[in-house]
Amino acid sequence: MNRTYLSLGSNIGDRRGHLRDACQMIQQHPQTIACQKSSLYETDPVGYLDQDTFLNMAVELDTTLEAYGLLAFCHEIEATLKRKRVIRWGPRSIDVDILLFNDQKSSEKELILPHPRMKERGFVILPLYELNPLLMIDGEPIETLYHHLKTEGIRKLDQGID
Ligand code: PH2
Ligand code: MG
Ligand code: MG
Repeated sequence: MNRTYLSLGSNIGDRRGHLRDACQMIQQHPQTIACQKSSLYETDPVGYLDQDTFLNMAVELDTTLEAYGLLAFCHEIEATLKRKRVIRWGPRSIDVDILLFNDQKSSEKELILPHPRMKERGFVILPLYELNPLLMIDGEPIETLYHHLKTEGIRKLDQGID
């Protein structure tokens, strides 16, 4: 069994609906053993600024999929929800990123683990901290990252995906 953490984001169309559909696909996958969802966070865009605000969340997933099987499944979710890759870091109906996979490290181009930009991204760390405040990322406690991050432009929503 593998414990993995995913980051989900959407900033086109029915953002909550896209996240709900993605979570449903994750929960219904035959190799999913357990799945916990964070709250939803409305977040200002990072990287490419001229785009709408995102809804972001994180998922803790226990699965018998291996890392590359999970990566293929993340791409399948994106394809099902009609993601079009136009601008790097630009608008998307759904983005599903693998943040952590057990404590596996990888520097393969297709799958870098831990996710290379996760530590400096509030829209990743806040929902992740909510799921597991004791998490270690590359030997660093998430608690430390959480307390040093700028959290402006990130609003936790009262209503989740359901
Ligand atoms: N994803 C990006 C680039 N910028 N900004 C926010 N707020 N949320 C995202 O999910 C996001 C982003 C690339 O994947
Ligand atoms: Mg991403
Ligand atoms: Mg991605």
